Amino acid sequence: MSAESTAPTSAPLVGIIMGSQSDWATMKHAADTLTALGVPHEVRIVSAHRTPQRLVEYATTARGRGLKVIVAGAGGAAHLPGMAASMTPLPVFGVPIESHALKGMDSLLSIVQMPGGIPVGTLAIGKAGAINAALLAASVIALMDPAVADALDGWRARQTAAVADIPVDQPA
Ligand code: RP5
Repeated sequence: MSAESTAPTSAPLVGIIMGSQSDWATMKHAADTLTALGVPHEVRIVSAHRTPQRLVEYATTARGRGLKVIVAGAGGAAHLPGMAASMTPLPVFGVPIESHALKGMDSLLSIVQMPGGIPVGTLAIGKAGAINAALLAASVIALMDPAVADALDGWRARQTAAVADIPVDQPA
């Protein structure tokens, strides 16, 4: 199923961008999390170095199009979140993609080490970071949307209820 067909149909409030098709396996977890919470979102490939004009267009028009938060995933010399943040006043949450060569440490350090003045909220490397970026984005939306606040409360309650009291043996 495509990214578009899994997204809620109303005007997107969160923009999920990534530097490459190869990032989608990770960033899909952000999209799936927002879908589960009923947060309208859009998904785009926007590369800071392969499609720089697309990035400028995306970031400079994001607020005017009604987006409230941007989640940006990138790997390697991961300048996409920082560049996006430099061109929009919206909160930007960066997801370091787990790269092959350096296991995402390159991505993490590239995203987290923003000089003071242009913030990027940096999450964990990989799937956990993608999920948490979406949860943070939903938390921002929840400040002005009681339905999303309720959805977040429910999400946490289900997570808590799913934790067993006693561990069991599992197949290796
Ligand atoms: C970055 O380069 C992307 O975010 C991706 O994580 C990495 C590798 O891209 P591909 O060579 O797989 O397209 O721009």
